Amino acid sequence: MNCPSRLRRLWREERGMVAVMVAAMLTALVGMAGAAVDLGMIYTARSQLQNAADAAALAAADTIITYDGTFIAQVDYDGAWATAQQIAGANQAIGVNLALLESDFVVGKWDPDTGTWVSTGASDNPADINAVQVTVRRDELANSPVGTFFAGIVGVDQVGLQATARAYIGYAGNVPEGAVALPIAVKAEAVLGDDDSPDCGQSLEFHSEPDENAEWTTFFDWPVNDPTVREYASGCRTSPALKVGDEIFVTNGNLSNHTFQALADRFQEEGTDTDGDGQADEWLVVLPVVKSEHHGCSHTVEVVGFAYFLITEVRPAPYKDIVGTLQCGMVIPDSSTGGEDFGARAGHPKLIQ
Ligand SMILES: [Ca+2]
Repeated sequence: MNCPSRLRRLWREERGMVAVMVAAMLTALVGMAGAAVDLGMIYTARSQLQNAADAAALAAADTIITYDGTFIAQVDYDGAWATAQQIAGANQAIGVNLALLESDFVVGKWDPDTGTWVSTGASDNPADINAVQVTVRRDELANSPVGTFFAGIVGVDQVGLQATARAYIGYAGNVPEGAVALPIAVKAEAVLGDDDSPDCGQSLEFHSEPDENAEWTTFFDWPVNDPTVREYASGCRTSPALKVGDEIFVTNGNLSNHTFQALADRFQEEGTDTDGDGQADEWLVVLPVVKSEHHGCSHTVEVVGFAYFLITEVRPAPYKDIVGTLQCGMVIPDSSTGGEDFGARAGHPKLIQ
């Protein structure tokens, strides 16, 4: 009876070893599963924090530059701070609504050409501000760190997380239908000074001489001819929505007396009579700014931005000219960030990181 008992003992020993191995493997498996659960939660928390930061920065940047009926840009720091708090607080990271620290709400200036950021603080001057940075946290500073499920076994009970977003409110990169009042495409070099920044307050003449500041446009309508220009000049046709990168038809041909009279009539109709003599003196218009190079023989030019002009004079034949002054520091309503700097600010921001 020796053999069976030895066998039994052997089997018992083997069973014991298997049990130890299974226990070790189970521990490793539970540990890995636990790590996967914790990592998944941290990943979720990070993306929820980033979404909250993005939303708060965008909403705050959308609020910080405001305007009234004159469209002149103004700063609403308090409104932007309140908006950032409200949006962050409406967002959660792992079930916790995100309170925002005022030190995590930073107003500044972003240079899209060099990618540099300068914190400018609560300035009243809209020229000092074109971006908002928001940081949201779940750490020791705010909203408490995220508690782990399993990592506590190895001494990590909680993890501090944060996310930062910047939103940039730049220059108008598009305009809605009807925003462009006249069929005039202004050449970029006509509105830029020596340092390539807009020559604000500069007076420009639009006429039909060979050396042009602008060309007549029919936007997307072909053929680009005097009767079509006249329809836009008189307001019978509404300008289309336009954006940077659009190719529009232009001509620098001499307009007919009839069409220039339509421009003069439109100015009289839409302009403001500031001195009460019955004649219009000022009309604020948004115009597309274009690259001067034509695309081959196609009679089109590329839109690179938008600008405000205060038209002060439209003279029919025999003069046939329009005088306007470049206006800066004004907001084009319902426009998005994306144009070059011709002094007209966008109504809406975009994220820059
Ligand atoms: Ca007048």
